[in-house]
Parts: sequence; structure tokens; C-alpha cells
Amino acid sequence: MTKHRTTRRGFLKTTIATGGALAAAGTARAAGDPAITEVQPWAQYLGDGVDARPYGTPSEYEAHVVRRNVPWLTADPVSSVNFTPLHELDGIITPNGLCFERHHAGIAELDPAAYRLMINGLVDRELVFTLDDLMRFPRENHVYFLECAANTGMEWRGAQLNGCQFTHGMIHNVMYTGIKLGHILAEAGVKTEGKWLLAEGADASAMTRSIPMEKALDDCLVAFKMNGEALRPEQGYPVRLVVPGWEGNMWVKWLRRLEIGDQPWHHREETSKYTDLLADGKARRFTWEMDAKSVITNPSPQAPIGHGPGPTVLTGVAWSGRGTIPRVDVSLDGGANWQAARMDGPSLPKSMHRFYYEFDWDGSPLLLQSRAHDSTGYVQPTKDALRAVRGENSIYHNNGIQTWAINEEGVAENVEVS
Ligand SMILES: Nc1nc2c(c(=O)[nH]1)N[C@H]1C(S)=C(S)[C@@H](COP(=O)(O)O)O[C@H]1N2
Ligand SMILES: [Mo]
Repeated sequence: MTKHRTTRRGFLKTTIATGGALAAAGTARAAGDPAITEVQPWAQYLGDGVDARPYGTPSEYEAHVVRRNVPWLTADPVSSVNFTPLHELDGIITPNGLCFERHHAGIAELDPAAYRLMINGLVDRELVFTLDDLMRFPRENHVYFLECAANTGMEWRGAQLNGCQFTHGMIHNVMYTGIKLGHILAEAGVKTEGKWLLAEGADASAMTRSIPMEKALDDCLVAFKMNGEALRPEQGYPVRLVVPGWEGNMWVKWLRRLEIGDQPWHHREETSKYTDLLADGKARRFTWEMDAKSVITNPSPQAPIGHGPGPTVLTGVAWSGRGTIPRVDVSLDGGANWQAARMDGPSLPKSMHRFYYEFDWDGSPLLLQSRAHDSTGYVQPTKDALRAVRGENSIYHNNGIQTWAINEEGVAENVEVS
């Protein structure tokens, strides 16, 4: 495992032009460019008609905008993960076809006509719902991020993967349409000793997680639409559990069963996995909430600065499982100096937020960092501060500040500063 480390020395004197809104001056080209004065090929024939593309797909020139996996992490693709190309996206919504996938037993292909959701355990009435039955409950729409707790997990011992798609791409941010879990639980009637809920998937892994009743009744959804259309098979078609702000593993896909109990079940995903082994050999358990985190998506290793000195747009995303992100700071010099980024777009709780920082790049090397503040006042820590508390055994919940080193050519590399 290579460990890239660099120091802040030498960056302290870098002159940093003021951020904030810059006019787009200095970016245009001279008049007379044949690409605009000549009639182009696409204007010389008729294009496809409205019958050619019943379900639209991206331009052929966007073929590089895809989910990717890391071969050495993927012993077998049916029990692995791929990553959202964050550096190709803007705004806050992840398009359905680009949402990262994590499955333990491949993509289950459920027939919606045969779909059933069962509720059993400590309830007054054990029930089974069809999809049509679920559609008769009142619906809600919410935008939430889903982050796998293992996101950035390969970076605990040092900078490793060269691209925000790989370091931070186990996240997507989607508008869900669904039913409050509370409505369904009320229909079954949870007994007073029913304090925990076990959610079980219908895929071959029959993945399960224990969820405290308080959370189940607070904001969990039984969702069937993402960004307006049916869930994709990859994301749990026809029904998945939405557990806002909490680790992705709890968002059971292909949801088939909800069992009510008086204590947690201590199944695999909450004992040997999704627990955080500390330096002293003890493990943190039930670390459900996702801490505030951010990453600069452009520039980044897969998206270098493609122009010389002058007006430069830096952008990225930030999120917190505890609320909104009122502020993100950006540093161009490895954390010596910080400036407030410009937040843009909707600011929704437990959703991704978009930030921008426009600056005049002087062509000298940069050490780019972003630092999120969430609505509880929590500030994203440095990787070293995080390691001081959690050690280096962990896989999960690495929300440390990411650094990209930019050289004179605008090429970006994953590094750590000390
Ligand atoms: N039934 C089932 N649900 C599941 C999983 C699974 O393998 N089977 N993987 C979990 C994990 S570990 C994560 S991080 C999220 C990933 O959701 P996504 O594939 O929509 O990105 O789903 C969770 N729900
Ligand atoms: Mo996960």
C-alpha cells in the first residue's frame, strides 16, 4: 500500500487571489472560430425522430460517465461494490443509472406481482402486503444521501485510491417517494415491548439489520420510487428501506420482512461487519449516524485542471447524517488558510449539498482541501485527528478531510498533508 505524504511547507507563501463570484472574463476565445462560423455536420442532415428513443440515454460523448469498480476490491462482482462518478456530476441529485451499487449476493430480479412485505414478531396482527396494498398508504417525497459506512475505508492508513470516484463514490443522493414506516407499523400494531425492528432483504443474501424503534418511527421510509421513477433493480426494485442519515447497510433493498422484537438481533452486518475496531482491540458498535463529510470533486485526480492560469472553478459536495451543511471551508494550501465556499442549490437535511469556490489560479501547485460544518456545529476533522481517536484498524466511518495535490500542469493526485 503506497502512502503519499506531503508537507504544507512551500505552500504557505502561495498567493491566493480572492474567492467568491468572479466575472467570466478572460475565458473566451477570439471571434472567427470555424467551430461556430462553419455549418457543422449535425446541421446538414435530419436527426432522430421522437420514436427513436422511447427511454432516453446519455449522449455517446458521455460514455465515460459510468460507475466503476476497483478490481482488487472485487474478488467476485456479485458480492462487491462499484462507485458513483462524483467528478462528472453537478448539483445534488445522482442520476439513477450512476448510483453506486453494493450487493452481497448480486442484483435480485423480483417480479412485482409476486412481491410481498411481511410484518411479524411483537405485533397485534402479523400482516402481508402486496405492492398494490402499499400504494394505498399516504406517500411522501424526500431527498436523502445514502453513504456506505465503508466509503473512504481504503484511505484509513494513508492516501491510496486516485480519484474521488474511488475515495468517496460509495454515496448517492436521490429523491425518494415512499410511505412512512410508521404507517405500516401502526397497521400491524406494535406491542409495547416492541423496541427493535429487523429489516430483511429478499435477495439471496437475505441481508438483515436491527433498527431501533425510535428511528423506525422517526423518518424511515418504505420507498418504491427514486428520482420519480421505479427503483432500479440495483437499488432494490420494487421496494427498499430508506434510513435517512444512517449508514447505507441499514437501507435494506428488496425489502421482504419487518420483524418486531424487544432487543437487537446481533446479526452479521452489526457484529463482524459495520463495527469499528479501535486501537485497543475494542470495537464501537451501532455507529449508525453518518458524520459530516465533504470532498472536492473538481479538480480531482480524474478531473485535472484543463486550462492554464486564470479563472478556475472548484466544486464539491458535503453532507451530514445529522442535518444540513450551512458552511464548507476550502483551503488551497493544505489547511494553512481557509476561505468560505459558496453554497448553492437546495439545503435539505440528510441530503448532499453543493459548494463552489471560484478563484484565479496563478499556475503554482496547490493542496486542495474542503472542510464541512454541519447544522449541529460539528466540524469535519483532519485524517490525523480521526486516527488519534479511532486508530488505523477501522474500515468504516472515515470522514477525514481529503487533500488533492495539484501540480503546475493542473494534474491532481491523492495525498495527505502532515
Ligand atoms: N437486501 C440487501 N440490502 C442491502 C444490501 C444487500 O446486499 N442486500 N447492501 C447494503 C449495503 S452494504 C449498502 S452500502 C447499500 C447500498 O445501496 P445501493 O446499492 O443502492 O448503493 O444497500 C444495503 N442494502
Ligand atoms: Mo455498505
